[in-house]
Amino acid sequence: FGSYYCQPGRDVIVHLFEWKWTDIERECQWLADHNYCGVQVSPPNEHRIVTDPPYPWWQRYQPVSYTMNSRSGSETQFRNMVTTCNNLGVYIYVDGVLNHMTGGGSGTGSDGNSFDGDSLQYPGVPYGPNDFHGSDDCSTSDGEIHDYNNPTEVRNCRLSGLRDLDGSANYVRDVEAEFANRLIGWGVAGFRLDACKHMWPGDLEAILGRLNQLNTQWFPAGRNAYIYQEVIDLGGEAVKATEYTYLGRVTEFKHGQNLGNVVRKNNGQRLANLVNFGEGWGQLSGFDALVFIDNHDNQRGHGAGGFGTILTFFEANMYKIATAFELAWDYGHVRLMSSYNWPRNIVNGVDTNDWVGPPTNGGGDTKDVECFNGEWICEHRWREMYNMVRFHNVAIGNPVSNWWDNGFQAIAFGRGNRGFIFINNEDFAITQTLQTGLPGGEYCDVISCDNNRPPCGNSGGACRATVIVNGDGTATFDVPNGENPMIAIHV
Ligand code: LM2
Ligand code: CA
Repeated sequence: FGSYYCQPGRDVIVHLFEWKWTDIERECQWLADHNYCGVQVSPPNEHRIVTDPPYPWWQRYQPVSYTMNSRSGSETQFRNMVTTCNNLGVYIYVDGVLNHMTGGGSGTGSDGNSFDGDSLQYPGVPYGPNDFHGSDDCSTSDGEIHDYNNPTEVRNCRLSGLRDLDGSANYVRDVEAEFANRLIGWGVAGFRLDACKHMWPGDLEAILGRLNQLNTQWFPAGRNAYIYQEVIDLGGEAVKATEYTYLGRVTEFKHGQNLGNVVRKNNGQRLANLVNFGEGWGQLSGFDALVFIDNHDNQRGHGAGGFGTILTFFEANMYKIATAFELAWDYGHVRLMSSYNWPRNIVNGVDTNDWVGPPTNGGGDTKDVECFNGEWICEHRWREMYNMVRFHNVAIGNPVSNWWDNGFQAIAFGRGNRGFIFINNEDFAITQTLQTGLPGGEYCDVISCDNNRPPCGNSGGACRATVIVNGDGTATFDVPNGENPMIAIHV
């Protein structure tokens, strides 16, 4: 389940976090035009509606049933989105929450079904007490996970009070697979599986073994769904990411942590050290890894957070440097984050507004997306990002070549005869002649210009470099420091 299907020349997926289905359906044309492979969407099934705090984003990680009315929209809107996007060759990956249901307390979910987390009743599924882990298989006194050195506790006890499903039960496996198969039947291409550290690999295997193959209206016959499992493994815990790689890909949290530390120059780290980035840094095999600079959790201090490490749109210049490196380098399957803004307020290392949900008019309804209006950040629409997605696509299949560094914070490398990038994270400008490996000709810097061929247009007038590659493949780079201190060219 670790191989994914894209239209030729596309590879990158973008998480349109908390977007509504109608907005994603509209965005798919733009994503197709800019060569994105697919979209990760927020959990589409019925979730708890939390009012204290008011309508946090994390209410969607408390499932109430597997019916399809969520904060992002209705089942009809979801299906229309999948159809429209698939017809454009942009595929949909669903965030699947299979480890648990809600926390304690009772109420009515986003699709009108009742739930009672105290008595473990979820009639909309239906699930009852027998479908959950309990004191027979979780031995902590309060039923919570405390000891991350105890794998049984991590899998069978509750994560933050969330009612923990018993994935060893055939009924639970059948219900979850039926949910996934309903989505696959509508044309969904795969799943980001939430909280897999807290599920036994064997239980996941049993669920995945029940999955249908992808809908042949859009996919070649015999294709499995693409599965990437969320396992936070920064080392030092009992559960390892490598326990899950036989099933599909695994989120590689070390990737964003490492790149955050390097670009920030934490602990004397240097860009030059990236020469063997990836497996050489103790990360998973690139063929097993789903990689990202930040995700919806760690951009707000949840999950494997760390405000001094993880880069986000709040530090746009460093974020663009890290993302450009990630997209130019040859490692892992890249997922970009597309965020909404919120009033981040870090007090003693904690964001007091870490719960704030997507833009609304005050209630639990999400506003329509309007990129760059101060509410929706749309990182995937930043020129530096989508032009580096293009670089990435053009470079597929070509190993890193012609590495150069200055020993410190300046590096450059190519991808065969397809592309070349120079990143200058020093605090001075650099002029340097290098072998690029590219055919001779004039190229535009895609970091600052709209096009990769002269005339290097740019509506905002930011386009600053035409690079002349000589017949022997050499070129002289004048690379500024400060804002966008990079030059990237490709055929
Ligand atoms: C994940 N990956 O393993 C998600 O990426 C992450 O966003 C989810 O947590 C988590 N696992 C469970 O699906 C988020 C959020 C938590 C939040 C939960 C459930 O990071 O803070 O927990 O969703 O909504 C919240 C409260 C917590 C409370 C719990 C249960 O923050 O204090 O615990 O609900 O009521 C008593
Ligand atoms: Ca569990």
